Amino acid sequence: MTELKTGGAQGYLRIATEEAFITQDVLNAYMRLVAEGYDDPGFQSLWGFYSSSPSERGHKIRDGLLSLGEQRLSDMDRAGVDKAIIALTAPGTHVFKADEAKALTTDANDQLAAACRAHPDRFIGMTAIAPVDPVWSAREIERGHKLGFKAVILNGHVEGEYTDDEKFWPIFEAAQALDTPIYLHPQGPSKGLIGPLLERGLDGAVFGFGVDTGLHLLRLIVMGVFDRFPNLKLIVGHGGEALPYWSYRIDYMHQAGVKSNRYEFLKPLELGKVSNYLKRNVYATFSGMAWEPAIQFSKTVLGSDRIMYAMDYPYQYEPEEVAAQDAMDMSLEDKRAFFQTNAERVFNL
Ligand code: 1DF
Ligand code: MN
Repeated sequence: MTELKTGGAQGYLRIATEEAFITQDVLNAYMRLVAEGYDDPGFQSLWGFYSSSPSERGHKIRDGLLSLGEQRLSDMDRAGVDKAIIALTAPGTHVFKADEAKALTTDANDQLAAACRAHPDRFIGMTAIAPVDPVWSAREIERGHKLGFKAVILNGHVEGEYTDDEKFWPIFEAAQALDTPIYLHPQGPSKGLIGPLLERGLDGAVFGFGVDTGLHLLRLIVMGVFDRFPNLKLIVGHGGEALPYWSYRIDYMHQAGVKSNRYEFLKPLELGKVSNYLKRNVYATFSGMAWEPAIQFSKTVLGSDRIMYAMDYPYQYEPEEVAAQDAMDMSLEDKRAFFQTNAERVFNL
């Protein structure tokens, strides 16, 4: 493998767009929920493992998540990653009661802002929210914007509720007003969805994350969130959580359902097809999906201006994947868009 370097010698900078951190307080609070038997099998599966696993992976993930300094920077250097766009890891503070959720969120945002101030040319932050209180979260999005954050992290469902419920829409309203994108990131599938996935060890990043998150984004689209907020920018990882691949069939069957009034609550969308929203409001990153066929396919479906590089540090820290994406059969201009300029534009860097 040729040595990976930062600095852009290959013709572009590399901006990694889905990088995770945790505060010690959030990690401790996760451990308390695990011990208390908090009633969410997706959370128990994820943090029952990562908070205490003595495996090499367990240690690596905890150390990486907790680092907002030298370790993270040297890992970035070794992988040739110039800038990391960093967010509170999943499920964020979605699992806490309102008071604790807000206190932990405020502190996580303050700690991330301090790290970004200390390393302004390397770290970019996303605002964490406490979606159990959507109105408070809208205000925190404004505070995050003033702190210099460039996106909002929404870590999936909220104790089993999906954010197409109008009570969550103050979050979308605030993001649209500030022209700041929302990154819809996975967590364990909701209680209603997880059963047969968990039964075979398929609930996590292996598959269940994508099922829950692709579903979440589809719910937002079909319930008209992007008709109400036409300028809202929404980012999903993992190759668009499979939606680019599914979009032809989704378009056909969704429209057939709407035309025949199969579901009384499903109204026609202003843009007609679901895929029109993917091409107007949605951006896909390739965290955990560092695979040229998937990237090339999504480029064809969404366009070269809607796909972005991500590492998913520390969960998938694989420098060879950077080299593999450098070597894709793609023009330098398109690679520059993928690694650098799309992120600069979408995140307003
Ligand atoms: C995992 C993967 C965990 C991703 C994550 O956050 C995460 C994992 C808790 O491997 O268990 O963000 N990911 O995005 O692929
Ligand atoms: Mn991730």
